[in-house]
Amino acid sequence: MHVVATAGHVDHGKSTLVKGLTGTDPDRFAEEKARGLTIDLGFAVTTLPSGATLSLVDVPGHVRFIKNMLAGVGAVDACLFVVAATEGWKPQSEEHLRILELLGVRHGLVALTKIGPADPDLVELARLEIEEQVAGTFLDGAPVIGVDAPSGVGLDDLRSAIDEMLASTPTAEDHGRPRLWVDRAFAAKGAGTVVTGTLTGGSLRVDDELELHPRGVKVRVRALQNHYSERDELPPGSRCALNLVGVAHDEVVRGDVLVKPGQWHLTTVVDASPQVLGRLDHPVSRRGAHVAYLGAGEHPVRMRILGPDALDPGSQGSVRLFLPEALPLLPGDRFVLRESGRAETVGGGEVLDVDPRERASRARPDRSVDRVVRERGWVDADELFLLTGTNRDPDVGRWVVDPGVLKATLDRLRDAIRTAGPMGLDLAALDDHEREAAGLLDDAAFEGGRLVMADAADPLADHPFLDVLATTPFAPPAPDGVDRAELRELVRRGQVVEQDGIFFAAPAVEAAAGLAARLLAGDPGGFTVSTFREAAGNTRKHAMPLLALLDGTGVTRRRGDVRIAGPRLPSTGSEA
Ligand SMILES: Nc1nc2c(ncn2[C@@H]2O[C@H](COP(=O)(O)OP(=O)(O)OP(=O)(O)O)[C@@H](O)[C@H]2O)c(=O)[nH]1
Ligand SMILES: [Mg+2]
Repeated sequence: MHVVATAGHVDHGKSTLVKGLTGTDPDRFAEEKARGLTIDLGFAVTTLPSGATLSLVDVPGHVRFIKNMLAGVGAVDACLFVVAATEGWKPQSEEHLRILELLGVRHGLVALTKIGPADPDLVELARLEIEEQVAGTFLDGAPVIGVDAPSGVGLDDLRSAIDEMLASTPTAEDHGRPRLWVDRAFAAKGAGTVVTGTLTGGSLRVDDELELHPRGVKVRVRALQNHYSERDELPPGSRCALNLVGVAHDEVVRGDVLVKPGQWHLTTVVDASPQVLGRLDHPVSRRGAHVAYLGAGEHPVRMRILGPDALDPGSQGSVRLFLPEALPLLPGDRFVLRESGRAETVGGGEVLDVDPRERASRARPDRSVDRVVRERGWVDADELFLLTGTNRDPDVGRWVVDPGVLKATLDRLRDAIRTAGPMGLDLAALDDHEREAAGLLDDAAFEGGRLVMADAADPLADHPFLDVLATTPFAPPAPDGVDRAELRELVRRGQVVEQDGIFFAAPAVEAAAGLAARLLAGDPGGFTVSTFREAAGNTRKHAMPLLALLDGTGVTRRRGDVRIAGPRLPSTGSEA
């Protein structure tokens, strides 16, 4: 399945050819039929001799309707370029060819129409002219098929030639990221809102939840059609008609775009690389009312030239475009730039960066993913995919990191660990990036929320405070002079237990449990605080927190004035 657009000067026979090939008159409007002039896009489908399906988008040739032409050719695979033998190469032959070039169309062939009324010399002249005009473009060397559509002459040859061309034309790629630029929106009787467009990037299914931009409205696909036939699913490269739930038909306009939520970066600023048309008779500067054609839409843009003040005809440069509304764009998207004051196409090209970080005075955009990473230092791998369309394995955690930045971070971490001394570096003091990067240091290790050099001895193994506590276990001295971080770490490791501001050694609490067990063995009815205090040889100040610890761990239970056995009371034999 391929989508092919017509192109060519007004009245050269595009619509007649589409009707000849498909049986469908692409001119849908009464005014078009009455005037014999295409105003808006037309659509038709046929089966080629090979059995392949050909979707045709018929565009208007009149210069006044160039924006409709631009809306139709954005997502097509190839072009059926029409030149009338009676007239030869004309201004919109030229402009359409330039536009197709700028949009990156790479496949096509030429139909030399009206060979019936033209005498053979004229036909031959037109052929030569075409060959000359398309030299160096994607149509260079393409077949030129003479036809006379009303009488059917040449149509079979043309069908075969289209078949042959499409055999070597790639279909739209499937990246699992569908995007549909709306080229028509209307209300269908009994169905509600219907939009049409050429689908690229991925498939769409009935019941898909989509977002309509730039409004940001959530919609659902109620039904899908391809040339009036109902489908459950349509692959990229299809002409699509979608019946949408969630938006009124008059809230959707040509140029709007449907995507799946979360798959795209929405942007109002892009850096891009336009090629300026060689036949332009003036340089392109930031002055002038510029309009960018992106997808099926036209967007008035503010433009800043990156580098020089102006771009000469025939040159390629970089610009920053400021769009009035946010669109889901990706590097590689094509655009055409026109100047609305002069009503002329000035150039066009490729979007390079959908989220420029450098100031315009310094920006040197290109398609490099490394540049995008370098400008950010750290970038979430998922975000990088949205920004570039490229999947990169994260270097650290979920981050893709510029190599220079990663090295600097690791060096900084090593310095900080060394400076922190034997206690190591508190992880809480690090930012997300540093914490993740720390995992890459093979000469450092995590020790309970702290980062220490791997070869450093454990400074807490024989901590002097533990010795002090051991001398009077039930009446421990206050931890005066003990480093707070070290004390916290001793508590975290369970070597020291804190209760009501008193710090006990862990063995002291265990011994207290044994003491309670012995007291209860003597009198199962319970013991009082003063009995415990006497047995422990301490004062209320230390006895109360110790008992609170025993109650808290289920060794004892409080009943009135006495402690009785709790579920965790050790047996008296075991602690000896
Ligand atoms: N004899 C002859 N007449 C043709 C041929 N193709 C088109 N015509 C006539 O030329 C006129 C214009 O044809 P269209 O098909 O409307 O031209 P078009 O390129 O679609 O014009 P726009 O869409 O307005 O740009 C019509 O009167 C056609 O009947 C052809 O191959 N031979
Ligand atoms: Mg037409």
